[in-house]
Amino acid sequence: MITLHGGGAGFGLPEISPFVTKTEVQLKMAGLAYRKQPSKPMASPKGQIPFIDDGAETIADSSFIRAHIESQHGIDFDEGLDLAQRAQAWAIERMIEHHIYFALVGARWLNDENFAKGPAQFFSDLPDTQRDSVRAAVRDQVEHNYVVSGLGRHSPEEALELAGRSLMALSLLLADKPYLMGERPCSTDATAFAILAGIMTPYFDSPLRQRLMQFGNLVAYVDRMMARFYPEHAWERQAEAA
Ligand SMILES: N[C@@H](CCC(=O)N[C@@H](CS)C(=O)NCC(=O)O)C(=O)O
Repeated sequence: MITLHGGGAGFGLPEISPFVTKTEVQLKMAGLAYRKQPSKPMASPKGQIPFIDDGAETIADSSFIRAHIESQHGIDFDEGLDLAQRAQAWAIERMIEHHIYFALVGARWLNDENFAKGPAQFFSDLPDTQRDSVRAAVRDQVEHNYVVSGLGRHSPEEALELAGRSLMALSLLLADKPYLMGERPCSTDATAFAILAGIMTPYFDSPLRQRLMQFGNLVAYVDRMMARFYPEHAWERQAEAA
């Protein structure tokens, strides 16, 4: 059975890591049996979660995990899409992973209140003598990554404007379809759901979340995906921010 290494449930979400959520949804789409194992990013060969163990193989990075599932388990997540549609799905995924995801990172890690009740907790089990310094060093690294992504070079208002344009693009691309590329979920729906739900959870309030909540079709889409892939999860996206 496949072992999926991830962060576990939290922050009002079935899984705290957006990229682990992507992979978990793809495992569910594929109908493959898996078990979840809580793991820290440094346990991964690439220093990030998700990674999976499948038999004797360990595969890190959600896109390579997807490729592994497709090649080794005979799954085509984009079944029914022609080549141009597959290319569009991939391009949309890149926008979500390399742009909207970093807006999520900014809202979770750089906002003091959200950081304190969210990512700061990742370090709770460290010894007292190390906790504060490790927490500050990792936060600095994430802030650096945010700057390198491009968004962190702008004022918060400008970064929100850019992220908002990507959210609008996604909303327009989804339009009134149930899923991004049509009537059935494809690979990119796992990514879109994962990152939108990570922004939408009321556990973290932010101007980004408020902007996202203005796109009614994206809100309904996340609800639809949550009900389909995590029916057991009590999703309370309309609750007041904690
Ligand atoms: N390209 C990677 C991105 C994974 C990623 O950013 N994972 C985050 C958690 S959502 C992580 O492990 N961050 C810790 C770090 O970068 O040190 C993938 O698709 O798997």
